[in-house]
Amino acid sequence: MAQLAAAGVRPQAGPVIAVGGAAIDRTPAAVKDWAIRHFGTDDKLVLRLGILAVLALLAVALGMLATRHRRLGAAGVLSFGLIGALAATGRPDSVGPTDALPSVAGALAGALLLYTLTGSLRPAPALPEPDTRPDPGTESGPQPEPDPHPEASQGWDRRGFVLKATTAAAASAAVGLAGRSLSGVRGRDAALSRERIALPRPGSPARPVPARAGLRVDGVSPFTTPNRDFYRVDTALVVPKVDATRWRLRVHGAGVRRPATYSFDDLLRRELIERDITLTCVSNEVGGPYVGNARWTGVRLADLLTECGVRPPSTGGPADQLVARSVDGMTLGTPVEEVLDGRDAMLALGMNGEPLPFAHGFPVRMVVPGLYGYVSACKWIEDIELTTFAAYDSYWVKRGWAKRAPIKTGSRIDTPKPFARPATGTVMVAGVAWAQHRGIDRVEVRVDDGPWQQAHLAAEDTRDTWRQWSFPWQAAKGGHTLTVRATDRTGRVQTEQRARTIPDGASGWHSVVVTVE
Ligand SMILES: Nc1nc2c(c(=O)[nH]1)N[C@H]1C(S)=C(S)[C@@H](COP(=O)(O)O)O[C@H]1N2
Ligand SMILES: [Mo]
Repeated sequence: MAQLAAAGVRPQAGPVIAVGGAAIDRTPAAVKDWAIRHFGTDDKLVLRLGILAVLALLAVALGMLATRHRRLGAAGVLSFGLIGALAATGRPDSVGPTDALPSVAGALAGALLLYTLTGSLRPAPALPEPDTRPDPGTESGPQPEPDPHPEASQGWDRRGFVLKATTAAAASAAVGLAGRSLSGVRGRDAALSRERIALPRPGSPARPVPARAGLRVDGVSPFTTPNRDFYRVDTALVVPKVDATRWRLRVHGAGVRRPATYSFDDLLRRELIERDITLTCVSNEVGGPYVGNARWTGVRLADLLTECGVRPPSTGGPADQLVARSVDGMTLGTPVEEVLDGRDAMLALGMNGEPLPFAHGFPVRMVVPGLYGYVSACKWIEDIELTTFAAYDSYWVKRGWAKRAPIKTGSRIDTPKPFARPATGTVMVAGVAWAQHRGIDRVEVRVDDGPWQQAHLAAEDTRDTWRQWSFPWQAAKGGHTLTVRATDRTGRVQTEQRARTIPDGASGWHSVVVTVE
């Protein structure tokens, strides 16, 4: 029932999603980090399964309680509804009290059902014959142990109970499935709006990726990450499905002399730029997978802000923080100075030649070269507010992450894989290195405790993209440790200092242990 009601109200208001979202909001930074490390992009699936498992256990407990205390059992189900309703209305994306409806509907149906079902376990109204009562211990079936009315036990309508319970289970599955397919229908307008988009040719196209930006080495990450392989990190248990025709972006706040609201078509009418930019997540461990490179199409964020009258703090603008808010209530705070300093900060509408995939922020997201995703790359964006870092902490900052987070220089060995067993002879060691907006100048590889040796660098696309590198290693028999480090174009060597991802990104050299046979 809750699922069905959620389809009518909002999929995000369903109790499992709402409680899951509330749990994510309250997850301490360290636990979030742990979840990402252990479950990766499956973290949300694990959370959902966990919630369902807890629900199932508590349902069993309530069912057992209800056989003895019928009202208490029903009240227990209602209190679940209350938790769901509180979670749904308290989420940052809540649209108001209607968000409580799915939980309330589900709880009422559940309580009524439990009350009715346990009613079937009660004595039949007819007075039992005390002497024909079989020994309660020989009674088979779901016997309510310590029955408060033992003299009436044989009066319970087992057939009726099983029939009702089976019917209820079947009906509940059917209603749940109906709810699911209805939620799907709601996303149809959004899908249709996406299919209808034909991205115009960008007025400022990216130059073609240099042919030599991609090395022909097996196992190295492709220079451009295909959309389906692009990492995904967000707090959305249900991917928001926004209808582009109804989408609006509001720009307002401190120092915005001409506040404005833009539609998707407004953005399409502007000059589009196309840029290759490598995104990195602050939760990426040394050697981790949360980095990807795509060709983004969008409008220059700096132009749009300037039109609204925004000035950078360096020329006296009152706001040093741009807070981007998404349709699901996420907030990300970006330094205004960086957005206006000439880099290709954009409101992206396209990713690798197609409209943004839903999971990557359709219809519009922010992309800012050089800054970790959580301080720049707002997906499903709908609001930009100019304010100060002193006045407002965004979602992850409230949870202990740094207010400002430029991407640290990083490098990764893609091949050979850890614990690989290559044969002696030439082994190609290869991977990627990034230092967005500074650019990669040099990559070196070290074998065991040997000297640092220069790796071959693939051609640079832009200083906002990663670079592939390779190193032909003359591998001798035995166990070896391969280590990589990069140097950015400011001349700074990637630090060996190990740091955790919290609060502003992991650091340290990536190494891989292999056994040459
Ligand atoms: N609305 C919203 N935008 C978001 C996030 C989020 O949770 N919600 N996560 C951010 C983080 S932490 C990163 S690293 C990037 C990841 O973008 P991707 O999933 O397209 O790779 O999106 C950012 N934008
Ligand atoms: Mo991130």
